[in-house]
Amino acid sequence: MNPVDLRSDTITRPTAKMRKAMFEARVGDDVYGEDPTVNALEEMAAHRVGTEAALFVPSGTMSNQIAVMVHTRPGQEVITEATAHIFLYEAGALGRLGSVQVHILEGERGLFSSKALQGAIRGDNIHFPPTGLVTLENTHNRAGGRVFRKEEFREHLEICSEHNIPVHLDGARIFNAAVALNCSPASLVEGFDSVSFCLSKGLGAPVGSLLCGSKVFIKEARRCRKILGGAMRQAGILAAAGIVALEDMTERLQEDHERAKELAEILQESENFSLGFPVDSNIIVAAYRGNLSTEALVSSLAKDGLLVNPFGPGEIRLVTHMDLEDGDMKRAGEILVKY
Ligand code: TLP
Repeated sequence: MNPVDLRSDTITRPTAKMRKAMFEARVGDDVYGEDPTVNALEEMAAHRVGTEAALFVPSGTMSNQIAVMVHTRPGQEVITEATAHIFLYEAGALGRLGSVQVHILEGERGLFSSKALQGAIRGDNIHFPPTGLVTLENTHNRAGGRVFRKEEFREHLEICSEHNIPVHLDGARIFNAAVALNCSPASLVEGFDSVSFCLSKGLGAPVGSLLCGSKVFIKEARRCRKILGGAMRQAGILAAAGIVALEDMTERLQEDHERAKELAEILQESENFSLGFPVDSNIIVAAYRGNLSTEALVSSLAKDGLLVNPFGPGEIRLVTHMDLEDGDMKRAGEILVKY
C-alpha cells in the first residue's frame, strides 16, 4: 500500500488533463515574448487576481525574490513577519540576492500588529537603512495555513500607503484563502503592489508561479527574472498545465480543507498531539508531547506508512492535497493516534 503523503501540497502530480494540455501546447520562445501559451497564462493570472499584468516564473521563491529586487534598492530594509516563508524558507535570498536587510516583527499567528509596523518604519536619518518594502503572507504557511480576511490587512496597507512603502503579498496559496472565505482572490489582493501565487501547490500543476502587478512593475520583473536565470524558452509546455490548474483546480481546494478538518478532529482526540493553530485551510501544524524526538517520530510514522514534515522541535506539519484518496485521513489518523 502506498504511504499517505502529507509532507506538502507540492508533491501533487499533474492530472491527465494537464499532461494532455502540455503535450498539445502551442509554444514559442518566451524570451522573445512569443510563447502563446505563456502569454495566455499570464493574461489569465492577471485577470484572476485583478492586476494589470503577470509574469510566469519557475518557483514561488523566485517570484518573491524578484518582487524584492524590483521594489527595493540594495541597502534598504524589508519588514517581514518572523515566521514568513520569505524570511524562514528561502535560503537567505533576501540578503544574498536582494542585498537588503531584513527587519523581523514578531507576529501573532503570522501577522504583526499595525502598531508594530508603524513603529518599525524608519525615519529619515543617515544611520538608518530606508524601509523599502513590507511583505505579508496569505495563507500563512508556518501559522498553520492561516487565512486572513482582507480587513485584517487594511490598517497595514493604509500605513504603508501613507509612507509610500510598497507592499508585496506572498500569496502562494491565495486560492486556498479565497475558497475558504468564499470570495475572489482579486478582493484579497486589492491594495497590494504585487502578489505572488503558486500553480504547483494545491492547484496541482507540475511547475510554476505567477508574479502579478502593474505593467511597469512586471516590465522590470521580467528583467530581474532574466538576471536570476529564470527566463525560459518554450515554457508553454509548463504554462499549459498552469492554465488547466487555474481553470479546473481552484474550487476543489475546498475538498482539501475539509480533509484537513477531518484529520484535525482525529488529532484533537489523540493523547499526544494537539493542534498548534486552528485549521483554516489545508495545513495542520501539530504539537507532539510524547517521548520520541521529532526526528524519531517522523521516521517511525514513515515506517508505518505516513509521511509528514518536521516543523520545529516537537512539531510536525501535515498538508492535504488533491492526490489523497477517500479513507486516507482515517488511515493517517489511525497511525497518528498510536503515538
Ligand atoms: N513552501 C514549501 C516549502 O518551501 C516550505 C512547502 O512545502 O510548503 N511562499 C509560501 C507561503 C510557500 O509555502 C512556499 C513553498 C513558497 C513561497 C515557495 O515556493 P517554491 O517552493 O515554489 O519556491
